[in-house]
Amino acid sequence: MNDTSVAARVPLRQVWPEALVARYRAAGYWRDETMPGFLCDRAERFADDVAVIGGDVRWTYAQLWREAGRIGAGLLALGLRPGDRVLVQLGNVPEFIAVVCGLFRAGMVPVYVLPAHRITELAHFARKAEASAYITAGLHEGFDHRALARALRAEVPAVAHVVIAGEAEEFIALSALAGEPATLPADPDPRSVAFLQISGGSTGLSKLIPRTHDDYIYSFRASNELCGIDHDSVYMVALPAAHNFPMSSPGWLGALHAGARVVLSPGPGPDAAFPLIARERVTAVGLVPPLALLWADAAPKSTHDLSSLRVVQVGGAKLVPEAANRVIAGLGCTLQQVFGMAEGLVNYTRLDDPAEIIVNTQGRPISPDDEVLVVDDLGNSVPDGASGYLLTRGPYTIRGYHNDDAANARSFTADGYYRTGDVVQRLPGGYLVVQGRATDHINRAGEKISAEEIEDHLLANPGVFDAVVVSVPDEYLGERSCAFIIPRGERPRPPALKAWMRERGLAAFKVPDQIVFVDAFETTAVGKISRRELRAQLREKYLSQQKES
Ligand code: AMP
Ligand code: DBH
Repeated sequence: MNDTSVAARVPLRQVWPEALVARYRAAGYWRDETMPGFLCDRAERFADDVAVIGGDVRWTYAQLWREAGRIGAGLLALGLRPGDRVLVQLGNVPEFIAVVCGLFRAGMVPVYVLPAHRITELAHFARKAEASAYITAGLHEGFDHRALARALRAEVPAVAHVVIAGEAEEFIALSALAGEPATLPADPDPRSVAFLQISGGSTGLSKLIPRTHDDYIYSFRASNELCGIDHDSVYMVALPAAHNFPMSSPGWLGALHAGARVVLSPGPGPDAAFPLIARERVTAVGLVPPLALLWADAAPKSTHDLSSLRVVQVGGAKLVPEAANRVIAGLGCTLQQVFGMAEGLVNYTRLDDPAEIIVNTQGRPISPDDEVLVVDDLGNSVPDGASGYLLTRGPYTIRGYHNDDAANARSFTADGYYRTGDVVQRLPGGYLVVQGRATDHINRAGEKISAEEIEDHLLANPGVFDAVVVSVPDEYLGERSCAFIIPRGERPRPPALKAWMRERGLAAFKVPDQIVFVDAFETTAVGKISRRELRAQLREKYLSQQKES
């Protein structure tokens, strides 16, 4: 990578108005802390305390710091430079945390890819982020990521380096990285972008979310306080560690900031998690609603001692009150509802809130300086208790996506509010109840899927004349995706169509769960209705037919 190509990249920026910067600093939210800065401090203060537990690994804070230094210096030795963007795709393994911390130490910018993502998503992230490297597993859950790396190199040759945690084949092994710690750069500017998180993609393709050291550290440091995470806590990562929720609310980064222990569960189900909870005396964990229900059903029958669990956080999708009661009864510990987004704003029920609030609301914002607006179609504020669109800005909510003018024009108001796309009700005291959404996406057990993105793929199939994708309620997933398809000629077989979708190199969770063939979509008298109306109409019709049968 030469200097010209570096200069040509779209700069990473996240800028708040200067008056607000002064305010956030004066209020003590932004403290000039950086990721490598706090990790270095903890490595000194908690050197011999256990930081990360996963598989056969138990790293102390000092060991994690050294491992991160080896990886960071090794990447510099390959020719990567501070500021380079690096795709990271690893499961819940200690190497994931070491790689992310190593990139922080080298001043490089991780781009968090989920283990489920495939070539279509990966190539999109590589192009949008202008990534120069890809760090991934050899085999992960039976899938060969080296094959994915080859496909990526063929599609986006600018991704010059591939590093594999495991059997590397023609690539570079993570374990072989080596370099001089003295080559690692000085601490970055706390206001600079530390990494790119990904949005669930409520409309169209996933977008890249630039988060700064200052803003992100504030969000997990303040989360620690609201979630009771301190030096004695043991925090379990049960959801994919690259997700914003288990990373920062307060997540494994919050846990590391507190000097606590992070336990990585290889899978989200009770089978993988319960023995680890018992062995490591886990005190807190974050789950999505369907998992929380699964855990709540399994816990009373389990032979594992789960008595160390103090807080179970549930978020990512709506937890309805009946489900909240089941979670409390089944797990016998404090439930904390979490309504957050990778773009910023996170709401929590407080640990000492009355049961009525914990069961019926999705919490209230972290910060006194989180500005929340609930507005109608015309943008006018609605009274407390009425439903409206949620807009927000504040000390840890982004002002813009990376490298995406069209999305920015859509998703942010002129005065810097992020349009969350959620429809909420605000109660006195600032508690929010999520009512629904303004955009057409499917929230499938916490994974957001854009209807538009899936329709675009389906339309590329020669057997599909037209396709409309909607969310329908699902007993296990909360919501599942249902594709209404007008065939072109002979009907394709649903299993073949699903297999064809997977072969397009899409994350498996995006393949429609259900396919319904129809002869035509209804149109209005004028003969034309919007995709939005069409989706709403098909969904309604489907739901009323379900009720009748
Ligand atoms: P993303 O922007 O991809 O990080 O996804 C964030 C979105 O997930 C939010 O805007 C909500 O639509 C949804 N979400 C997260 N937590 C909750 C929750 N507790 N209840 C309902 N929806 C949620
Ligand atoms: O769904 C989310 O994106 C989410 C949920 C809870 C999130 O980003 C978070 C907490 O930080």
